[in-house]
Amino acid sequence: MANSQMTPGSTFQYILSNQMPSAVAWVRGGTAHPAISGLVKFYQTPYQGILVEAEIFNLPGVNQQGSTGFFAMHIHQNGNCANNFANVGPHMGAPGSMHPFHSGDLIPLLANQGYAWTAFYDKRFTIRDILGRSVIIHMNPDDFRTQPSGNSGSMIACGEIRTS
Ligand SMILES: [Cu+2]
Ligand SMILES: [Zn+2]
Repeated sequence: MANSQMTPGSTFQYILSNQMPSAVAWVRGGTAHPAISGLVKFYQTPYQGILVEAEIFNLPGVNQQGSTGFFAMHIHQNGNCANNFANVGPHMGAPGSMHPFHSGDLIPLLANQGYAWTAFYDKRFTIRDILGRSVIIHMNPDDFRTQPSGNSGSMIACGEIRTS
């Protein structure tokens, strides 16, 4: 591991390949898109932030005119995906700050024929902050401007964040 080429990025690659996530969210589609499934993993790092890896299958809009393939992804306040996600509440961190300054505002997914994989580093929250909350995927891209949630449309998939 140790050599002169080390950067945080190489540490993150090592973590993704060799470590266990500290928290996970198994994502399932709602009534409008029941085929969506996937897993979001949250890893501790030697730095202050969290490494997030998401792999999601069967996102909608494949070969559909006008679909950008981008889907907003957020952490919402409540870890309760029941009743087609009616009780997930606002974005984590929403009281007291504007979108997209919420700690739950994440990098969006980019679907390729319905498949999305992404990994990113995020210093806005700790593992303790996110346990018992939910990952939500929305139908539309996040415009990172409109209040309170980036005009990201309906909630199409949800996963409760738990210790792994
Ligand atoms: Cu959201
Ligand atoms: Zn937000």
